[in-house]
Order: sequence, then C-alpha cells, then structure tokens
Amino acid sequence: MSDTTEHNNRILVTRSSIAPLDEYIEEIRDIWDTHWMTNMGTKHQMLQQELTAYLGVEQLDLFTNGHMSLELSLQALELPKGGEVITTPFTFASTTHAIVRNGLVPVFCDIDPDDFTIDVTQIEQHITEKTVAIMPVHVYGNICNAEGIQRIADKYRLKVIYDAAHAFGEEYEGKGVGTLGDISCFSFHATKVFNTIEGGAACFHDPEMGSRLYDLKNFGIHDPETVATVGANAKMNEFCAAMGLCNLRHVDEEIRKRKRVAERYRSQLEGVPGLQLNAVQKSVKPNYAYFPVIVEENIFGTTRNEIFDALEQEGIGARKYFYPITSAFDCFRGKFDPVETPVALHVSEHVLTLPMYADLALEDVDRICETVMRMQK
Ligand code: T4K
Repeated sequence: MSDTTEHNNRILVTRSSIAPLDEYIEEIRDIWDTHWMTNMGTKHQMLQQELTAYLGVEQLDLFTNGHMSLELSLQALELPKGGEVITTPFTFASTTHAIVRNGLVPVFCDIDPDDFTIDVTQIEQHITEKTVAIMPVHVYGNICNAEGIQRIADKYRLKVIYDAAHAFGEEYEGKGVGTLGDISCFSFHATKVFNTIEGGAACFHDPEMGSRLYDLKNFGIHDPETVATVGANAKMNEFCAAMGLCNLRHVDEEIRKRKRVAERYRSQLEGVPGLQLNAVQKSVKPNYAYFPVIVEENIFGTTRNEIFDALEQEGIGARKYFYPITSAFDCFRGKFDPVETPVALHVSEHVLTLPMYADLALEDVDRICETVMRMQK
C-alpha cells in the first residue's frame, strides 16, 4: 500500500535515496534511441560490471529483486527436495519463504543476543542426516560469524547461502561481504542503502553457478531455438539498472550521511539503562542500514509498544523489524514452535527500528530521541 501522503508529513522508518532527476534522465535518454528496455541490455551489463568491482566479488548476476536472487540461488544449488536448511527466524519473510518455496525445510537456529545473527554455537545441534545447507542473515547489516559458519559447513559438507539483503557495501576484514559462503544475495529494494527501485544480486565464485543462475532468471533460453532448462523470469530491466548506475555514484556519500545519523542517535541513547543499541562489530566496515533499539521494559519502565505508539502520535513511523519472527507467521501455523528460539522471540518482541536514512535531519533525530526518552520511567 502506498503511503505517499503520509510520506510528505511524517517521518517514516526510511526514505528512498534517489539520484538527482537530471542525472537519471540523462542516464535513460539513450533508451529512447535504442528502444532496448530489458533482456540484459547495456545498462544491465554496465551495472553488473560496476557492482562486481564495487562489492569486490568474483562473479555477480542481477535479478528483479533480492527475493528472487535468494530463491533462485537455492534452486541453482540443486539441493534434494525435503532437505533441511538451517537458518534464523529473526528476518524478513523472504529468507524463510525462499527456503519453503524450493521444497526445502527451514530449521530454525537461535540468534546471538548482541548482533542478532545466527548463534554459531547452536548450529551443530540442528544438523541431521537431512541437512543440506545453512542460510544465515546479516541482519541490519550485522555480519555473521562467517569463519565459524564455514568451519561447520566444511565439516558436514553443507552449502552456505548468505542473505546479505542488508549488507550492501560492507566489508569484513577488508573483504567485500559478498565474497562469503557459496553464494551471497543482496537486495536493491527502494528501502535499502543502495537501490535499483526493485532489484537484487547474487554473488558467487563458481562460473558453473553463474550459468545455472542465468538459466533460471531467463527461462533457460540459450538461443532463440534452444531452451535448455526450465527457468523463471527474474531479469532486471534497463530502467532499474539505470537507477542503479546513478545511485551507485552517490552511495558512498549516502553511507557517510547515514553514519552522522547513527552517531547522533548513539550520542543520545547509548548507555541509557534498558535500551540496547546495535552492536558495533570489530573488523567490519558498516553501512548503517538500520537503527534497531531493544527496549527492556523492566529496566526502562515502558514497553516497546508504548514507545512505538508515542512516536506514532508525534508523526514518527518507527517499525518493529522483525516482529513476528518468521516461525510464528500465520502461514506456518502448527509447523514450527517459536519458543524454540527464545532469544529471537525475545528480541522480536522488544525491538524497535528507528527512522534511518541519509537525509534524516539531525534535529529530527533529536526529536525522536526526546520522544523515546520522555517514555523512561
Ligand atoms: N532478506 C531480507 C533480510 C530482507 O530484509 C529483504 C527485504 C529481503 C530478503 C528481500 O529483498 P527484496 O525482494 O525486497 O529486494 C521493506 C522492503 O520492501 C523489503 O525490501 C525489506 N526487506 C523489508 C525489511 O522492508 P516493508 O513491507 O516494511 O516496506 P514498506 O512499503 O512498508 O516501506 C517501508 C518504508 O520505506 C516506508 O514507510 C517509506 C519507505 N519507502 C518505501 C517505499 C516502498 C520509500 O521511501 N520509498 C518506497 O518506494 O518491506
């Protein structure tokens, strides 16, 4: 549902970054000459090249959205139907849905209470003879313990597919986060640090994987008379790729501006009893994608929901990313028990993601913090 009207008057959880209109018009001008609007045109090819370099990955392919990059990546791995994929329920619907829509079974592992990514110490207890893969999430841009995950994957010969939807442009120990695992998938949705309106990418090492992914995103068509495999349609069009080319020129500045917003929040909320801020991770170059706060009502004095309502009254649209956890979704009723991941359940019931975007005015950050602090009892 559109909230355009609200958007003009309220502060929402995020606001898309868009390159200057003139720049976009210039970028799409030649589409009117060529009439080439989709099917891996020039813009698609350029964006693919530029992102491969920017993200420091070996290979990258573009998709219509982050979800299709995840869903088709799992399919490209050709995992046996009914195989179990160890993942976390503290994420957006997409992660779990990608597993289920592939005929695979999500097995939910709990999360680390500090950075909300998969708790590596608990992965092995979920491994059975049916386990085929691990699908961790760099939630809020917090990087998973990739070394620990890879050690387990190597020991049990499991594939690792990272949901890196939130982790655009981040580095771990100087290496692009997209290099982790067998495949890492980014989202370029309008709400992300870098957007192509809608879009996504899968990053991988194995060129064979590239061919399979390409087939899956383009009907398995090799040439007009050869359809080699049964594929879907998940191609990024030229208008989205053009938006990506423009936004990529500004993304470093966007991240710098987000850093200012995050620092302003921290200067006012850090150390407040009962408010847990997102972990600052060592060896990680962050992108400041989200600003989550965990509210412990027994210390702070009011609940997450009361703060959410108070912000609403001030015209501030915070969000409860990610409540409910995916194992508690209506569509999975009776299939999973959310209580089995107590940390994820607790965090989802206490988390508030405060507005975060590059152009958020620092005075607005102050107003948001004042509203939160007024609720302290
Ligand atoms: N994995 C993870 C961990 C993810 O978080 C996501 C997506 C995916 C996979 C899948 O990637 P994609 O297939 O989406 O590429 C939003 C986004 O739609 C979704 O991309 C994102 N995660 C999720 C966390 O957030 P909603 O339903 O909360 O979006 P919505 O429409 O309520 O928008 C939130 C706010 O963003 C609005 O209040 C205002 C602002 N906004 C929104 C739109 C659509 C804009 O400023 N411009 C816009 O065009 O899901």
